[in-house]
Amino acid sequence: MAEALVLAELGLYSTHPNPCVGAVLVKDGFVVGRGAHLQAGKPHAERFALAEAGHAARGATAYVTLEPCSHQGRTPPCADALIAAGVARVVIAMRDPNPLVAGRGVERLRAAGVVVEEGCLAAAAETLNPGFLQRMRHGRPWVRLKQAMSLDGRVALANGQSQWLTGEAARADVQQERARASAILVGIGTVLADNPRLAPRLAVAPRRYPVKIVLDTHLRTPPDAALFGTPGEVWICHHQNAPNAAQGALRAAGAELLSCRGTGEGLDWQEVMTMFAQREMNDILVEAGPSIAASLFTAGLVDEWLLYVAPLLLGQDARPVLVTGPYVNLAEVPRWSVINTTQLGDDIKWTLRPQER
Ligand code: AOF
Ligand code: ZN
Repeated sequence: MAEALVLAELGLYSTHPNPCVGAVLVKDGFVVGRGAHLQAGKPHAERFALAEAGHAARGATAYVTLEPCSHQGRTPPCADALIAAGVARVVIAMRDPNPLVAGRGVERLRAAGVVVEEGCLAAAAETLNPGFLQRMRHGRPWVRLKQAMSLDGRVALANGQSQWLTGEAARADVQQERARASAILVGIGTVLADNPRLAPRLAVAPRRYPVKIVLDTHLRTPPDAALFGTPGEVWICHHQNAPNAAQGALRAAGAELLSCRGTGEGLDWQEVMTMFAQREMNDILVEAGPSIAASLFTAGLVDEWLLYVAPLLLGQDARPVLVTGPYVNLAEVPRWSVINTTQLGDDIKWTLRPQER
C-alpha cells in the first residue's frame, strides 16, 4: 500500500477532477503489476496494474489507495475488471465517497467472492485527495489561502509595493501550488493593481492549466487584462445586478461570466463555493489581498493556509496580512496547527490548518 500511495502521487498535477489513485498487484510475494490514475478519461489505476500483470493477476492481491469504482463513468467499473481477472483479495486504504460508488465497489467485490480488507494506511490516503474528498463529502472545494509576508506579518508597503518579498525558491514553489490546483482565485483589486497572468510558470508545460477565477462584483475586469493571454479558462463571478455593458467585451475576451445572487451588494462565499464544487473544482488556490483573505477567514472557509515568510521587517505602516480581532482574551483567539514547515532559500513555507474548536 505504501508503494501504491507513492504511485498515486504521479497524478498530482493531472488527474483533476478525478482523485489520485495508485494500485499494486502482488502474487506469491512478488509485485506483478503497478498502476496510477493519471488523467480523467484515461484508465484508472487498477486497469494499468491489471494490464501489466496479465495472467499473473489470477489469485493475486490488489492494494488500492481508494475503493475500486463500481460505476460506468468515463471508464468502465474497476471492480468488474478485478473480478474478471480473477484477483482473490483486494486491500483498500479507504472507501470512495463519490455517491456513485460509496461502498458499492466493496459490495460488488464481496458478492463475487473476493476478500476485501479496508483501512490500510487510511490516514495517508486521506491526505492525497483533500479536495476531491471534501467536494464529494461536503459539496465544497478545499480552499488553500496563499500569502507571502514579512517577519512582522506585513504583505506590502503602505504604498502597495510587494514585489518581491520572497526569493526565487519560494516563488517557484508557488508555481507548483498553482499547477496542482483546480483553480486559482483572485479578487478584482488584485487584477487592477497587479495585472497578474495567473497561469503556472513551469519548466515543463503541465498537462492541464488551472481555471483562473476573478471575484468581480461589479464587472470591472479590463477586457485586455493579462490573464486573458495565458492558457486556462477564465471565470468571472459577478453580482446579478452588475452592469450589462461590460459583459459583451469580457465574453469576447474569453471569459465565462457567472452571475451570483450574492448577499446585498457583495458576493456570498457559500454560494460561490457551492457553484465551484458543482463545476468539479476540487482545490482552489486563493491568491488574494488582505481583505478577501480576511473575509474568507471569517467565513470559516480557509482549509489550509500556505504562508511564505520572508526574513525582513516592513514596519508598522505596512499592510497587515490579515485584519482580525479585536480579541480581549487569548483563549478566544483561533489557533492553527502546523502541518508542515519547509525552508525555501531564505524563506520559510508554513502549511497551517485551523484547529478544531
Ligand atoms: C478507481 N480507480 O484510479 C480512480 C477512481 O469518469 P471516471 O470513469 O474516470 O470515474 C471517475 C470516478 O472514479 C471518480 O470520481 C472517483 O469516484 C473514481 N476514481 N476509482 O477505482 C481510480 N481514479
Ligand atoms: Zn475505477
